[in-house]
Amino acid sequence: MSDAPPAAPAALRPRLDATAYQALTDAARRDPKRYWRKEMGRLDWIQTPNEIFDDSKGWFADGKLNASINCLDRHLKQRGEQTAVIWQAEDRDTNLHLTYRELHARVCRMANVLRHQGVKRGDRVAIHLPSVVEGIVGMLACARLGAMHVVLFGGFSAEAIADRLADSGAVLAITANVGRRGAKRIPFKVTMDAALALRPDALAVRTVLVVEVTDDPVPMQAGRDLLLAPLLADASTECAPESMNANDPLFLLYTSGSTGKPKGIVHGTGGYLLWAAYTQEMVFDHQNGDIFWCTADIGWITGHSYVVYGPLANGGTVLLFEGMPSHPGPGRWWEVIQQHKVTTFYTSPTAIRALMREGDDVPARYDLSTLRVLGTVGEPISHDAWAWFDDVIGQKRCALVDTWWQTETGGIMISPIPGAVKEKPASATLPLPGVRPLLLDEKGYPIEGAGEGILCLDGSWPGHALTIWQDDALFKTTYLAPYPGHYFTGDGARRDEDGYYWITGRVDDVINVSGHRIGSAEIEDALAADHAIAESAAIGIPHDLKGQSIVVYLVPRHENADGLAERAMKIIAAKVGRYAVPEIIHIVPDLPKTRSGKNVRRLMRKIACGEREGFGDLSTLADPGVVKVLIEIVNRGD
Ligand code: 6R9
Repeated sequence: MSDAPPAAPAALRPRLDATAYQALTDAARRDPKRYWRKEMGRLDWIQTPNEIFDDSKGWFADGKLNASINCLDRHLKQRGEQTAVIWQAEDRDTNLHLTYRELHARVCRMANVLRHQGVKRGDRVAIHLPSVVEGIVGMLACARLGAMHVVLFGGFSAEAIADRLADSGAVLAITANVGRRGAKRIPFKVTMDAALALRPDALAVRTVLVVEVTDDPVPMQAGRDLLLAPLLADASTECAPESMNANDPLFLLYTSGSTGKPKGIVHGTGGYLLWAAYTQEMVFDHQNGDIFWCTADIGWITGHSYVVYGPLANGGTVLLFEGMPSHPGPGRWWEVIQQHKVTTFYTSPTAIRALMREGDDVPARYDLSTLRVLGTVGEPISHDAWAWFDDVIGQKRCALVDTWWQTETGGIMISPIPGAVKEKPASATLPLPGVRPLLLDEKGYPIEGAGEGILCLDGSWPGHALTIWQDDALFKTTYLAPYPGHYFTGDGARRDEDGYYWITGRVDDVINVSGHRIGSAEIEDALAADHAIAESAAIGIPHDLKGQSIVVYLVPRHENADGLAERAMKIIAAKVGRYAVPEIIHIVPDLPKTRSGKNVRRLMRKIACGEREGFGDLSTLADPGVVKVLIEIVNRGD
């Protein structure tokens, strides 16, 4: 132990001020091609693009690059010995510091293993892993070979995994024997086996590579399953990267929309990587020596852009934590920040609300003075959670960035920029330079000045998703058709007199539970397959901790509905995943419908929230009497 006095708390040294922000915003608006021609210099190109943007060809169409070169090789000369990834294990005493040189070697080994297993440019590789280094390594190894990674969220059920394996046509899967969640063990491999057994004919997976996270035994199928560690040990630490076109897909990532079918959002290589790097530097005031901790799972777009691609493209140091916020005690995250001297901490409002409940004395026990920038993402943050994060964690000296964006945008779109855009508590504030949001009224007319409406985006930006995997028509109908000429986000927002944006939540049938997007239709489709269920409707209602929780109205096919609610819960857990299991199921004789047979979700939401009047004109309903029946049932708590 040294007797040196504690270092002074980290101070903000932002690169941009308000004038510079305005100048960049103006420049990007005046001449976007010129602006992005300059910005594309953030990346190392194998062939520098001449074409910057074209409506039909997209971004940087004639450019060539490899994402793994940008995240690894190009840093070796300057920062080969700098830590790229700090991995903190579930148990306190185990952690790993990988330098850029070591990470590069691991990625090459993994890429060689994949290549040896027959993975080629353009193939899809599924990754279903807990928060272990092999996740990052696997993603970058795919990028090196020009294969697309398809990272599957840890909470997916076997059926959900099977659907995504079938849709993506993945030829290989990387999984783990188990994942550790506190004292619990999550059987990743067993779930993968179950997924593969569900549709043996429809799936293209030939090989399953298994990471042994613990000594727990793991069932292996001869001829298909291989332990990864011995293969890596034998593989070479050099692997020539593929030269990819800027618009060759880098990855697919499944997300939920208002249709039941999972959507494989496809991101390209050049535009996406530039967007991840640009936004990570700007929003998080990225500087040499930063320790950047984004708590998102890599199975989420936030993990792709801000655990892997953004910070590593910028030559940063990222922290990956295997464990949970509250294990073994409620201060575990704060302990990790203290232990690894985290400077930049990016998490979700759900996590903040849960940690806030533990009381202010928990974080007070830890030294959080290294923190400089705090960020949130995934759902609207309430004023009290924002104030607590700012005050108790940031000790009022950190920048706090509420970042709005989506899987489809590739990276952050609306957010404060430390030093340049003044924060307002609980507002995502202003668009980044190069982003042009607009609000439309219900008829699709733009709202000028202050007002509330549907959030759309004008023009393109480099991080714009390329398409939906094998369903370009759905991509167009979902995002481009609703308001021709604009990109439709699915969110509502308010703009105040200073032009600041306040996101109000989804305006489509997507429910946001603890930052997880769940389509109403995903739940309804899962239930529709059951012979005892005539019909159902899933809606989201406000929830103190999770942001929203799910309520399902269920119409039984037969009079005797005993045990039906429990069965419905099981069906949802099996077909979608435990994270999508509703808080409440109401068994009802009928659903409120318009005369044309559309479910009136607005009414169901109001009733589930306990509202008993103010339902507006009910005369458009096929059977207005159903409202009274629903209210009685909800009141009784059935
Ligand atoms: C990055 C990510 C996107 C949806 C988005 C919106 C909600 C995200 C938000 C926010 C309010 C924020 N959302 N950030 N709502 N304030 N700062 O979350 O991607 O999983 O695709 O979800 O999340 O509703 O449309 P994704």
